[in-house]
Amino acid sequence: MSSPQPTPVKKIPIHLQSSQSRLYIKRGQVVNHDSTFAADIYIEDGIIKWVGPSGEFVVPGGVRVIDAANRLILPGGIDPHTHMQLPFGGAVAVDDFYQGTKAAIAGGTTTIIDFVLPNKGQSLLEAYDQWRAWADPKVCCDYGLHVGVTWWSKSVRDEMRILCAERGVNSFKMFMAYKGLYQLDDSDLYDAFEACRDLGAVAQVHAENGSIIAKNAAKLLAAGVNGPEGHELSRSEEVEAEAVNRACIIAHQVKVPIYITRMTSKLAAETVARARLRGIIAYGEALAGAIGTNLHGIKPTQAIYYTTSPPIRADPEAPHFLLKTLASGHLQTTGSDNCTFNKEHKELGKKDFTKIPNGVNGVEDRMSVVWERGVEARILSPQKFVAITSTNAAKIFNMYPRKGRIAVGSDADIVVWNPEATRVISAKTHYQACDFNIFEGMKCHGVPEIVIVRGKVCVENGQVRVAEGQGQFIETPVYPSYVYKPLNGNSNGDEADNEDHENGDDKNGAIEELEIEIPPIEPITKYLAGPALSITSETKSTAQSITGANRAPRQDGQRNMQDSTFSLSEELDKTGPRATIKVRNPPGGKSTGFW
Ligand code: URQ
Ligand code: ZN
Repeated sequence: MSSPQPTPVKKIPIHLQSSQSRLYIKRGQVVNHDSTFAADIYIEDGIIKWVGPSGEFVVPGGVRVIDAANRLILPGGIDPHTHMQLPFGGAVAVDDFYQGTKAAIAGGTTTIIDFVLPNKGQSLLEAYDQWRAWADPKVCCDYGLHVGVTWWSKSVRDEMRILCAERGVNSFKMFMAYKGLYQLDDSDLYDAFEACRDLGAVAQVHAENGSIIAKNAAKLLAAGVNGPEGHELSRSEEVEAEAVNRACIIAHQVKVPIYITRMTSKLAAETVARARLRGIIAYGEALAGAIGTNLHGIKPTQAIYYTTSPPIRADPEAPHFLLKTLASGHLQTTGSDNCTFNKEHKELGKKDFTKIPNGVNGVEDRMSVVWERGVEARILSPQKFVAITSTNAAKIFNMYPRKGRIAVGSDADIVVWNPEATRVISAKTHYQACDFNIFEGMKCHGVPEIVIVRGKVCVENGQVRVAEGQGQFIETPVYPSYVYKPLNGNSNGDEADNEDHENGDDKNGAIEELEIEIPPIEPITKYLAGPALSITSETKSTAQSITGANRAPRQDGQRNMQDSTFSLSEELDKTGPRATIKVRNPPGGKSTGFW
């Protein structure tokens, strides 16, 4: 089958080329993932040409000088998970590639990686060309593309090879949820993972058990539980964690690096940590929305607007736990999964939660939210912040050090960050197209005062100045060493991280001994009783009849293992408030795999 010609490399039209091609940033404090140092930076034609002590570089005439005294100089954020203008759930995401990337830049993110999502049966190459046609004329920052494997056949395998060899793709996402739309069964997951390994690509999953979700949703709807509370009730933490575990096991059997996208729960994060501690080459992304907010106390009338999958949880401890696992190095990135719909679109599902288009905002606020919840709260060091909002994504998807680092030769994607300044997030002032913001009213320390996109100053003095189409498609080569070296039992060349780890630079984060509290796995009934969704009494009794929560234990006092609410954790509960395991990374740093 002859593949359509690759999309020609885009030339930047002269009117979009920056008139200011030379910049000098002085007196700032550079923060990379592995080091923090005072330095000046000289930029020419979009590339960092010099980094060094103030006063050493003679600034040529006609160069614009930016004084960054008392500011941090960060690598531009990289958001590895966005869905601009995605057609989904009977609507189209309202942030398109222009407004969505403009908003990204406003928040300090200078590279996004979006998803090509073919319909079942559709050619992956055809879908890829569609996404390029949507994105290339509109993007304001550089972007990469992951490709969804939403169905399986030999032709899909063939097209994956062409996407890697000729279209600059190095990662594929398989869905374990969205039964009938994108979901693959275990056998197809196995084959798709094998294809990724044979190509040197990263296998990603959307980890939820879509078959359980379909069953739960049908039962809840049949019982008259059709409001937004049904969304989370149909896909609780363990339904997410089960898929996380299954994906790690299949990846381990196939010997491919696995990347779990946008996790929202403690149990999912803990599952990845356990897999990594067993030597499975797994990487995890935490959802920015699950770090910045939770559904505890959200009024039911508002819950519909927070609908995303996996759900943002009602568990008030989830944000802290996700940050702890990011700080400890067991999760690596933060993604926004930005897939925004307006209230009117979300309300399509007012009477049937399965009809609510899934997705929330995050691309604009991810950096400030992670800074506020992580660094301001002393859970993350500034270096770890850089790692999880930029560098790790660059390494995993093979853009590093072109992206994700302040260094000579790197793209001049730079944020002048004011850690003391604060801003209040609101849909009234955000640059995103959506009319709702899940972080509404949140006050964040950490403001991107100047954002430079490949050498062009796009944010300054509170103004965002971008040109539609100024961004470029970033080809991502296969065999990223960061994930493929450990697969072959070598270190991933990330000694610096270990140094960072050893010399205590990362005081607030990485710890030699990762203490994982095994939180009780709350049965579905937890949410029936909790204030989070303020279930009405009839919903509660109905849902309890579904979940059997009020079923009395059997005469012999034993809980019925078949009882849908039976949960091992309830036994754990009886053995004390919290079971914890202390695990020590093997001597010489984290496990590098044992296959
Ligand atoms: O599942 C995804 O990643 C897409 C469809 C965005 N929506 C969502 O709720 N995560
Ligand atoms: Zn997504």
